[in-house]
Amino acid sequence: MKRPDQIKSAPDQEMGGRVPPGQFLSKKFPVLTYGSSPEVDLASWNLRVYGLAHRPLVLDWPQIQGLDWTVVTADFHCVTQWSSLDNTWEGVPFATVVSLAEPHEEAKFVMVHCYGGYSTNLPLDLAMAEGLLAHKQDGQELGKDHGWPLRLIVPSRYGWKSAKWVKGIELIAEDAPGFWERRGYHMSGDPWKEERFWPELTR
Ligand SMILES: Nc1nc2c(c(=O)[nH]1)N[C@H]1C(S)=C(S)[C@@H](COP(=O)(O)O)O[C@H]1N2
Ligand SMILES: [Mo]
Repeated sequence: MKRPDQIKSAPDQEMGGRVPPGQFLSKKFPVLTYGSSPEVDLASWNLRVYGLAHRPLVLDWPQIQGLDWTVVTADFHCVTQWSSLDNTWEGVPFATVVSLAEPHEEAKFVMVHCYGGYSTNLPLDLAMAEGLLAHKQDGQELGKDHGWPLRLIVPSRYGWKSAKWVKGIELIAEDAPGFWERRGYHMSGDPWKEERFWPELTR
């Protein structure tokens, strides 16, 4: 017999186990930004893929529009404990853009750089498998505070890995910490393992 304090939280049961441990369901999609939203102008906007690449490249907005777009439905989990289910994102797969740059064999991680100075790190294979560079959420263009014109979505990691206002993808050999990862957040950030903070802070 389970004691009451061992029974899983109600939202988790209702949602068929889609809310990771320590998270709460949110109907809203709050803005979560460190600092203020950068001003981005589509005419001068570009996305650069560089580092360990055979064909480093710079794409402007018309070139992004010319690639094959796709729609992804995914749940979103912020480390501040809100989870938002069934968001629909539309944009260009991360793999489409990064493949064009022909990553070197030694490229195993990426550092994603943003307008405004934010950054975050990811394993290259994970970003290639599930990353989406999204321009729309639930059929609408992203709001300015949600990363317009292009943000990354990485459904299997906490929200801080879903970098807004992406401007650069740097292919690197060794893992390195981004903005929050240097300030105490976990290098991997898997919500199902509750990889919130540096292991040495939670021991
Ligand atoms: N450039 C940038 N991207 C960012 C952040 C940020 O501060 N700057 N915050 C991250 C965090 S902590 C979360 S939870 C999500 C929130 O996305 P939203 O503001 O669209 O809800 O964006 C992530 N991407
Ligand atoms: Mo977050």
